[in-house]
Amino acid sequence: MINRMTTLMTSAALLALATGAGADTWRYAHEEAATEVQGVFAQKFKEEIEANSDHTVQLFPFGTLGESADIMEQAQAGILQFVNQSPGFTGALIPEAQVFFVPYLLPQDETQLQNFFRNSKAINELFPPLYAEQGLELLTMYPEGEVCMTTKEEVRSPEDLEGVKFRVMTNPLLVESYNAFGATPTPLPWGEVYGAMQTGIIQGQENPRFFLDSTKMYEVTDYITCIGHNNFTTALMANKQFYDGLGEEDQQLIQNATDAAFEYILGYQEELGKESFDNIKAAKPDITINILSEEERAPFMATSGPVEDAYIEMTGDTGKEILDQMKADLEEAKSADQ
Ligand code: 6CS
Repeated sequence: MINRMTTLMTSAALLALATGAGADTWRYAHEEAATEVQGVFAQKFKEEIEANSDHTVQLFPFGTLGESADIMEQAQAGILQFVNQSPGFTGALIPEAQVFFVPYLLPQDETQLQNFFRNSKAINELFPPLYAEQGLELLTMYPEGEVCMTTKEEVRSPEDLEGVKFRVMTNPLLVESYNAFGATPTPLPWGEVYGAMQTGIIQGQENPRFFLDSTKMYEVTDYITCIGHNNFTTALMANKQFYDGLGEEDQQLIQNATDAAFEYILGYQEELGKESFDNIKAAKPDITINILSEEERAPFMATSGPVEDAYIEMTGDTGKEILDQMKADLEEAKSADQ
C-alpha cells in the first residue's frame, strides 16, 4: 500500500514538474522603484500571471537585492526567475546588446519606435540565442523614453562637454560614445550617481526624462539638454533553465503576461516624457531645459559613424549582423502603419 502511495505521489510530482502544474512563487527583480517604468511593467506582468494562474510573482525593486550587476548574477544563478535589466549593464555579458548605444540609431518618432520594438527581427530572432548563451531567456525589450543629459553647466556643443566627468552605465560602448561627444566618461552603478553628482565627483549624467524627474536628479544639476541621440532600452529575461523546465502552459502564460505588460507600458509612457519636464520645472523653476536644434545636434550626430565602427570592432560579425538587421528593422518600422 505504502509503495503504491509512494509511486502515485512520485508520478504526481513528476507530472507537476513536467507540465509546470502547481502553484509556485516566482521572484522578479528590476532596476527601478515600484512606481517607475520598470516597476509599472513588472506590476502589470505580476497581475497578469496571478490573474491567469495559481502562481505568485514576488517583485524586488531597485535596491532591495543590490545593484544591476547583483540582480543579473542572481538571475543567472537561478535565485531569481526573472530579471529586468538594461543593455546598459549587460555590455560585458552580451557585447552585442550595446548596439542600443550607437547614437542616433533609434528614431525619435514615437510610432516608428513602437513599431520597431513590436516587430524587430533583431530583437525577436537574433538576440535570444546570445542571451541563451548566458543562461537567459530573452522575453522582450521595450523603450523607456528619450534620454537627455543633466549637467552643472550649459551644453550647446561637444566643446561644452570638454573636461566634464560624465557618468555612464557600466558599458564600454557608452564610454566610446561619450568620449566621441567630447566628455570624460565615468562608468558608475546607478546607486552612486546622485551622491557623486552632489559632491562634484561627476558633473553630468544621462537618463530618460521620467527618471530625471522621479529620481530628483534635477536637484543636483542645473541644465537638462536633449540632443535626440537615444531612447532608453531595457529587457526582461527569465533564467533559462527555469524557463525551459516549465510546461507549455506556463511558458505561454509568461509570454502572454510579457505581451500584456509590453503593450501596457507603451501606452503608459505616451504622456510621461512631457509631464516629467512640467514636473521638473514646477519643482525647480530656475532649471534650464534646452532641446537642441538640428544645427546644434549636427556635431553630436557626426560621432555616430565612429561609434558604430567601435561597436563592430568590439563585437565582430555577430555584432555587424545585428546592426544590419536593426537598420533593416528600422526601415520597416518607418513604413509600418500600426
Ligand atoms: O542610469 C541607470 O543606471 C538607470 N537608469 C534607468 C532609466 N533605469 C535603471 C538604470 O539603473
